[in-house]
Amino acid sequence: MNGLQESKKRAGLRARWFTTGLIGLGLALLTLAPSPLVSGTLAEFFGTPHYLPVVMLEATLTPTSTATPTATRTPTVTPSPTVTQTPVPSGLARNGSFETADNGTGSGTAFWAPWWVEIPKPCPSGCYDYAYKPNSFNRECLSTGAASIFIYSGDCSLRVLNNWDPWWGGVFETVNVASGQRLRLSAYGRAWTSSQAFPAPSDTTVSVEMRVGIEPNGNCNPLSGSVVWSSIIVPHNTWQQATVEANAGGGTVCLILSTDYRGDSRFNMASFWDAVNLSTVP
Ligand SMILES: [Ca+2]
Repeated sequence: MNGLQESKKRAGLRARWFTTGLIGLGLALLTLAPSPLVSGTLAEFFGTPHYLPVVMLEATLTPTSTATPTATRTPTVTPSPTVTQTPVPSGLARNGSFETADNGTGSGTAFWAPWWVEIPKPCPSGCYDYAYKPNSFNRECLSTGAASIFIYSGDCSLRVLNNWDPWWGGVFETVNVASGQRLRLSAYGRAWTSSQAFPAPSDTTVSVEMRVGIEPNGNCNPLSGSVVWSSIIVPHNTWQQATVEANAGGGTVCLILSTDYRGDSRFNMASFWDAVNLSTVP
């Protein structure tokens, strides 16, 4: 081997090591970025506004390859999609199944208004007992490709989501009722939080508290001491019902749905609500 060949060989080896190093660095970043270990650091550096809402598409659950049908087989009728399922009746609640859209309300769904609590960070880094505004309030619908596990009944559910920064909030609406009437409010909630992409399961080590409340006089301040709250549900990876009863004061009550994610940081911190029902109690 002469000097020229030797030099070319060395250059080739250097290029190969450089490429391998780049690939290795890329793989390390991909592995580390979504981990809880560095999520706090990312939250500190980037904060929420730099991340766009993540849509949990049903397509990500479905295997991409489909079996090739045999020539002799007649095409089978595809099973009815869950889109056609009937929403659970909402009783006296308005749009309790979140089937009606309205972008003018701020929640993406008719009659319901968004609310959230702003609590500043208590320390520069590494503590998560604070609350920022969630970066999205919207409906997730089967008809637009949402994953079916995130819709309890009908076509759509309500989703509130933030990235990295903990949040405490939800939606509320007012309902006209008879004065003094005994009322029962119920709703199904589901929590999904993970630093991985969907369909990763919800991280059950994350603190999340969901509950529903009735304010008997139509005062829609969720921090008011007059709100009668249900027990707290922690519905990681499942739909769970929260229920509360209260006596109406005047002719208007406020229905409040609340999710509290204070205490932790993950890339995805989402809560879903569906099948809200307000009924009278004899
Ligand atoms: Ca629904």
